[in-house]
Amino acid sequence: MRKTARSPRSTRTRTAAGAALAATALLLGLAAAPSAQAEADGKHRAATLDELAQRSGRYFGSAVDNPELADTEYADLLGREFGTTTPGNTMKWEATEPQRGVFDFTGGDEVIDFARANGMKVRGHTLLWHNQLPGWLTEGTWTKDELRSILKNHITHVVKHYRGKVFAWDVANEIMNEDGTYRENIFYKTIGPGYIADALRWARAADPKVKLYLNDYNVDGLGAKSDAYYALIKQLKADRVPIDGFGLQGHLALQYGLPAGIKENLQRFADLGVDVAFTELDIRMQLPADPAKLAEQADWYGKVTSACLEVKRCVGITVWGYSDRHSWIPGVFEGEGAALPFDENLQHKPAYDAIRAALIAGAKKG
Ligand code: 9MR
Repeated sequence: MRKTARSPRSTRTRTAAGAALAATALLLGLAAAPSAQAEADGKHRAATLDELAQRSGRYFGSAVDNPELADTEYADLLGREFGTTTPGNTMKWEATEPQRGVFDFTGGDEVIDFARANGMKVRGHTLLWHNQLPGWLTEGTWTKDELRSILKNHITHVVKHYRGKVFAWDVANEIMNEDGTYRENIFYKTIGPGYIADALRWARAADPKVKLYLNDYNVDGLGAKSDAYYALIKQLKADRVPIDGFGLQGHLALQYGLPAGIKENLQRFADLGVDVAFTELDIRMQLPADPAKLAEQADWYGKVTSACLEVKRCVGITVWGYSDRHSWIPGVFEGEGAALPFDENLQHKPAYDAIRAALIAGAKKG
């Protein structure tokens, strides 16, 4: 995804720095042609993760939670390095429809505005999930017809509001259990499994162009849970239900090992005729981090990136926040963290270099 606009500040900084470098080189008589290798290295060094991903037609994105936008150093780097963003919280149901029929798009719009100012595209997350639902919805008692109409109304309003502003929607998030059975969320219990096809159809009716995804964790490799999604998407396709993509969240942890068969898994979904993407990638470890763990983490980031680049329909990678300064992990998994490619000081970790190397190698292969 090519950036069409950049914050004026970053453009000025780059141009001024470039001019200063060129002037210095001329003064020092360094204008002689650099070696092809040096030129290639220099070209790569200047490129951002998203620019490197674009060389093979992919995007590289990072989620953002709205309060992080006030951290200007963080927001500036987010806007420079990444081509897409996903709001971590503000497009979820509790944020967008806090009272029945009363919609609030303030938080999501803030992310859209930030993205637009920085030439980024936005993934919509999420229309339907068992978490972060408003109290009026979870505490109410609904008949099947009532809940269908509530769901339809929610999806229709939110998707219409963001029509043309998000390029993809996680329509249904985390709808399977680990053993591949349906998660018994409020929608399943009240409507039955047909709520998934309903949701996809309503989303399509509200925006004919946006890419519609199912999205989950622990589906990165081959296993019962990803098998269940494979069967579901196959059936949805056979029933001509609109489904465009499968999102692999990619919340990985060093202590559990790298899932087996990531590339094969991506490929089998691609072969069903849907796009695939890593939508929430992070690779946590037990703290404290040390050089060995950081090296293993880098290896995993490189392998996940390469797996995506080896599958034509793997359209991009999003990390769930990009720096250890802002991450959901320490608050949820006690004693774990250091999951992202930049550290708390926004410095590159070995993982950053491994992602770059994989993107560069993938682009060369074409
Ligand atoms: O990053 C989100 C965090 O700020 C919220 O507190 C949390 C609430 O459940 O949701 C986090 O994002 C989740 C995402 O929406 C779905 N997949 C798992 C993510 C991490 O929990």
